Amino acid sequence: FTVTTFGESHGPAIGCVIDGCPPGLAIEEGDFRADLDRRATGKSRHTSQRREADEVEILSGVYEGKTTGTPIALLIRNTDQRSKDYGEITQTFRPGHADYTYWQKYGIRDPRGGGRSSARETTMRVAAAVIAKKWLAERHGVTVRGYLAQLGDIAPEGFDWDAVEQNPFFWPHAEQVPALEKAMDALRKSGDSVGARVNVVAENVPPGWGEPIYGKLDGDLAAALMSINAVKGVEIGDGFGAITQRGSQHRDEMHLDGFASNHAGGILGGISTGQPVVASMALKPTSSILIPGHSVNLAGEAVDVVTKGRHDPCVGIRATPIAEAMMALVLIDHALRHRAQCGDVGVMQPRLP
Ligand code: EPS
Repeated sequence: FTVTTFGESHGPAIGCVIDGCPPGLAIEEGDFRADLDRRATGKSRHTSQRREADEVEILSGVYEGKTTGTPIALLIRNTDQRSKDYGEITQTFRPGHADYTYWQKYGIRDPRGGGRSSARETTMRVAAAVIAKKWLAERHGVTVRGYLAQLGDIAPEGFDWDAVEQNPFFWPHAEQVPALEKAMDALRKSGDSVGARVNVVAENVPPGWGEPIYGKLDGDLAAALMSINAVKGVEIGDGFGAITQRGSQHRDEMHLDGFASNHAGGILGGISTGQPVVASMALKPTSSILIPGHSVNLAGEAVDVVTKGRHDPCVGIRATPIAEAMMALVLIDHALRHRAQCGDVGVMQPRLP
């Protein structure tokens, strides 16, 4: 199951091609609405105010409402670009931005907004993962859910999955939402940005998905999450917390009725254990901020850069559906690879020694 995307944030459209999707899965354009809305800009005052319709057109790979097994092409037309916002930055490099490295690599400046490096590209990952999530749920009962686990220095003081979809932050503790609103309002007014942590959990993943050496499930998951814009760190299970643990504490002891804990995050030796697969990622604070920053321009001069336009004071707020998407895309790929090599041996039958 492979996905590639195309398009730029200020080009005519963005899209993706999905190859290797099993045939016979029911898919219609309405299936994409919920997750695309969860990720979209302009849904609260705490995110970018760009208003995109994000209407998916299915161009191929689906016939009479079912996947055919041939490549699926999805297209979303951009409807609310404002390239004029970027007029001033065609000659300069925004500090912390990919426009510097794209220029060093390709020698070409795309002045139309963030272009390929814009988080707009993640729309298509979420769209592709709608198909992956649906197959995983129908075939294996797998659910993939995420939440915002830290906003700057604010951490959840309680946890309830039901709270997560009831507020614009994907925050798991309803009582803290007014404090988050206040913190974000103050941050936005200051013109600055803040980082975040997003956690993502897949449940009902059967044991056996993943490859032992090349293509470890945790390796692929780390690469997939790290490929999301602004992600600077990924943890699986206890992650960096393992540094200070003892073996007696970290190892997940086994009893006849299952594992006693899940420090491993559901993966041992690159292969799923049948426990929830748990990952966490750190997102940097948005580089596009109103506070002037020192940089250089194409003429080799020192300049101060202020990034205007419609930006997110915390990109992490919209990252929860994107993290879920990348987890789902990795899981469906490994589910299909496992089935190809081992058939359905072990699937849905967690077998402990
Ligand atoms: C983004 C910059 C802003 C955001 C954009 C991500 O867009 P623009 O290119 O108009 O400045 O609105 O997010 C989206 C449009 C989206 O759909 O996620 C960036 O630089 O990453």
